[in-house]
Amino acid sequence: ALVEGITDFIDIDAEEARQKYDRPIHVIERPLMDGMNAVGDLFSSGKMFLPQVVKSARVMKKAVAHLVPFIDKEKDELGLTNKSNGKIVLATVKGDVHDIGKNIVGVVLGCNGYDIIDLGVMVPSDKILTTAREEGADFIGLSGLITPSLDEMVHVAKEMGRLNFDIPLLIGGATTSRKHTAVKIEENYSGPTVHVIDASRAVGVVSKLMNNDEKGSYIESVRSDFAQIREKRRKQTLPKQLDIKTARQRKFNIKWKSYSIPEPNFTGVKVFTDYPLDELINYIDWSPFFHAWELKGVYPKILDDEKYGKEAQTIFNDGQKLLDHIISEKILTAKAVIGIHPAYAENEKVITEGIDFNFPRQLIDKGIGKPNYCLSDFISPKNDFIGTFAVTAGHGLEKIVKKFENQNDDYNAIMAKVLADRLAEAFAERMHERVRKEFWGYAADEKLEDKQLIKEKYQGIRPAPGYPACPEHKEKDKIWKLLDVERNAGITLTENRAMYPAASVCGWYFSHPEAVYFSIRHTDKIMNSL
Ligand code: B12
Repeated sequence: ALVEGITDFIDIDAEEARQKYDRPIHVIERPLMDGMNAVGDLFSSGKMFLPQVVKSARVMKKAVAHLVPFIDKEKDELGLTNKSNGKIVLATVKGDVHDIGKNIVGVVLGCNGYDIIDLGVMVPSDKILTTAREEGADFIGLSGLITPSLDEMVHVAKEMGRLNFDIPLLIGGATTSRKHTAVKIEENYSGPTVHVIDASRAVGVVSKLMNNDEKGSYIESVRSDFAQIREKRRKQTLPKQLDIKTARQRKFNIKWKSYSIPEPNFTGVKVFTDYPLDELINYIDWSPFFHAWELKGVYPKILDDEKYGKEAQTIFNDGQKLLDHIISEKILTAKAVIGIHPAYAENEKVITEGIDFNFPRQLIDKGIGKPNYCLSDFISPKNDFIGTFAVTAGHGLEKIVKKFENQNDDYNAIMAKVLADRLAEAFAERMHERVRKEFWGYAADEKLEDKQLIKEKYQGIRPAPGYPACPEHKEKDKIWKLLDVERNAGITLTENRAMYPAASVCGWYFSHPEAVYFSIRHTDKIMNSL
């Protein structure tokens, strides 16, 4: 049942096993751990996928929950302690609210016999380090999704150095990278620092770090890899940069004189307090749903994939079932606020209703004739409009997640979060469509299928603060002011501008047909801030 992830008879089975073995702890140490080891081996050899592991972990947790009262009773009587492969303190760093990835890593390590102390999200450095000391942790694991979290990770590493820690520091999360860990984090901490790309590598990394025979050579190989990355970077010559004046001369030039700016059907702010969730289903982009479960591929093709197809179909069915439940029981409330505001552009600024959005310009020298884009290029120097939005599908999520966690059901807890994220993105897509067709109305006759919507085959763009065309998250503060997002949609910003609830998206609408997405490079950002 454990390897197959079946929970139907778990209490009866665990009780039967308890009566068969001398001590309740032996049920965990023998059949359950044997099962989890088999799961671990199958996972690391690519014969089993993440959703199956999380389901096996659910069986383990439920079985352990049945055994714990008996173990505690025995411990009280005999003064025994439990064995563990090692202890890890996990946390999403201060200012960040994302925890799907961290939770997955916690489940995978937990079912491989590691003790997990999960401090949750938005955890300040001192809490992480005090807990690690008090608990005698063997590792600290940090997670983060948005770029400001990278600075917070550097801060934790520095604090670990200052406070003479020597345990390994594990770094993970969507924005982290080997390169950033090598260049920014590792040199701030003399203990081992390892970047872990995904949950399937986490077990291999920690088991090497716990094994006295392997530890030394593993740490050495990571250190030398990081040193090489730094060396390569030092030798790298930066691409030629333009000064801001020259870059402006090469801006993307729209011929405003021959363009008639579409007059919006409404200007101002519109609030949606309880948007019908069933209207969003057709707007869901399902591919990232599978990526969150580490099944790589594109929906719907992935359902027939030779390697992932069977598992993809199973999680898709489970996801649909939970989504139906969420919608029919009104478990989540979708809220949004949008605005269309009179605006004009001046260099890199878009000026609207007492607020100046500051967008960075590309400064890399691409050669004459190739534009150095800035988002302000898509707004006319006079009498134009810009749109703003913030949407969330996360209200109510915490309650259902708690319910699943209390039932030791991490599989459905993670599933609920992944679905809320899908709904938030679908909501952003649906709102954008209504803006184009109704509220702004510049593409009133647009007729696109869902697939074309997902491929963004419409007029105009919807960039977001933090995305490549505008990496600066602080621009969100201005959207919050313009739309009174906190009051109108109940979304708050942390000190590092993560949105809470986590299943939220915000950004701008640009209507011009030639508006495109582009990337601001790290070096552009440095130059722009000079
Ligand atoms: C899905 C997604 C979302 C979802 C939410 C995701 C979530 N809840 O985690 C939604 C749609 C809500 C969203 C919103 C936003 N997003 Co987004 N999003 C993504 C996307 C496409 C995938 C991320 C993901 O869920 N991956 C799956 C999970 C399971 O993976 P993971 O978190 O990385 O975790 C794995 C590993 O990293 C590792 N790991 C994680 N933690 C730890 C910890 C330890 C100790 C270890 C060992 C390992 C480990 O193991 C995990 C499991 O394998 C990425 C792009 C990308 N391809 O990464 C952008 C991305 C992360 N988003 C980004 C941005 C900017 C945003 C927004 C700010 C945009 C906006 N203005 O609205 C908002 C922020 C939301 C908020 N609440 O503040 C940027 C972040 C970069 C930046 N500049 O900050 C990215 C990189 C896109 C991009 N290319 O610009 N996003």
